[in-house]
Amino acid sequence: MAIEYLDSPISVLSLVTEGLYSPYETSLFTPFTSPNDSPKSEPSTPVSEGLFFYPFLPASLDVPTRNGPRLPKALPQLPDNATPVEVAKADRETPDNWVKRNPDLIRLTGKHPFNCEAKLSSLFEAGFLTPAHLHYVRNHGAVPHVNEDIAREWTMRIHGLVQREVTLTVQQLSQLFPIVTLPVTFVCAGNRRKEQNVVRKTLGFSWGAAGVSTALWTGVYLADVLEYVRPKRGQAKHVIFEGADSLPNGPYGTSQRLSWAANKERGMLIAWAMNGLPLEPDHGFPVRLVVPGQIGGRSVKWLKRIEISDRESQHHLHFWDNKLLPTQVMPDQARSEKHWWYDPRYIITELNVNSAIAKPDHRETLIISKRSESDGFYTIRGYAYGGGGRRVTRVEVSLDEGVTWNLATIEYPEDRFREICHMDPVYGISRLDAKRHFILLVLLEL
Ligand SMILES: Nc1nc2c(c(=O)[nH]1)N[C@H]1C(S)=C(S)[C@@H](COP(=O)(O)O)O[C@H]1N2
Ligand SMILES: [Mo]
Repeated sequence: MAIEYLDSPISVLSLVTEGLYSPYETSLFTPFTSPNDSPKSEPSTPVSEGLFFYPFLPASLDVPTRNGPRLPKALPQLPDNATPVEVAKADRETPDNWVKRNPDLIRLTGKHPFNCEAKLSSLFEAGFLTPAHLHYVRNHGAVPHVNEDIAREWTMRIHGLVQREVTLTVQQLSQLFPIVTLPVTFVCAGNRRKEQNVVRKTLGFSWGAAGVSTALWTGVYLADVLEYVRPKRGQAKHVIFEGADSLPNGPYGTSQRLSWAANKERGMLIAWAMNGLPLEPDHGFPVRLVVPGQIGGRSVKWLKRIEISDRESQHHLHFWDNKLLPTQVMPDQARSEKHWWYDPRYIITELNVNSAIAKPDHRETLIISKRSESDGFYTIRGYAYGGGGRRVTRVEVSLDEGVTWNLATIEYPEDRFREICHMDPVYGISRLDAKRHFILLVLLEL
């Protein structure tokens, strides 16, 4: 039997009901065992010295470090990062000819800019935490070229409607505020758009179902930083983030409502590490914003400037990207009629519930024999996520176009982060925090 999802009788329904707040929500409906569950050989020597790694370079720029410090066995284990040491052929003639990338990633917009996803089967096999070399990438332009010197000197300006304007290096950031690590699932708003484009063409390029990845992100709470700069009461309403990329219509930027950004429960981070290692260039080296529960587009990479303002971001892509226009608006109309893009109702912030089947794979052939009683069964597997901290509470699968439904078993690997205390010089201390429901890793005094 060859399965074609675009025209198949298999349907997946996932429901999210009001649940616990947890900012990361990738759940695997199964039975599913992660290959990372098996014990690993001894961890590589921790790379931390003091607050974080120096030399402060990602694995792809500084070859020896391939893995972050090991986590306790009870936690989902960090995947092996296999970012190559060579620049891929496809990148040699582009402005990104210094960025080392996994050549097996599927490029969705030609060679450049780099927009890619892993094969869904590889992503799924990797388990709950996605290694950097399989993490999807969404770049609107060239990656800002940051070497060790630039990284050390990298500053973020925090200004606008605040009592105290500051300019901070990454190191100062890590010294001023408690360090935290959270497992966060990133999803591009375009995840699975290919299927949508088949039904009716949209303005966006065709993502498969692997525009989603989960990693451990280490940094400081944005809420702590905002408290430090003291936004002006009554006037300050929005927090605007700007990246260092240079794009035809100005840098990438977008914003959050101040009330959300200042709420620690939402878990927004200014992060400098992913899976215990410095960010890869494609993921924002040396520092980025991480916004749990919202579309990836809100997590600004190569973070240079934070402005506290009375109005939302005026960046070109804050208006012209990551919008969901009404169904009746056709692509040509959307291109010519500006007002749709400036209507604040059509912005996408929190993720919607979604789920996809990974096994069987698209076009996979299943040999189902009937030699014995136990033969003839196949376990369908996939992933599901909610947004805005809502938990996926059920996944149902139908083999007859929705006439009958089967309830799937759901695994919640993220819950394992809630059940354990952990101390580590890189990640900090994790302790069970019943109120917040996510891993809380606070800076260890060294
Ligand atoms: N500076 C900057 N930040 C950015 C982008 C970008 O092009 N430039 N792309 C955004 C989009 S649309 C997504 S989905 C996420 C992807 O993050 P990743 O490439 O680390 O997976 O980054 C967001 N942040
Ligand atoms: Mo995105």
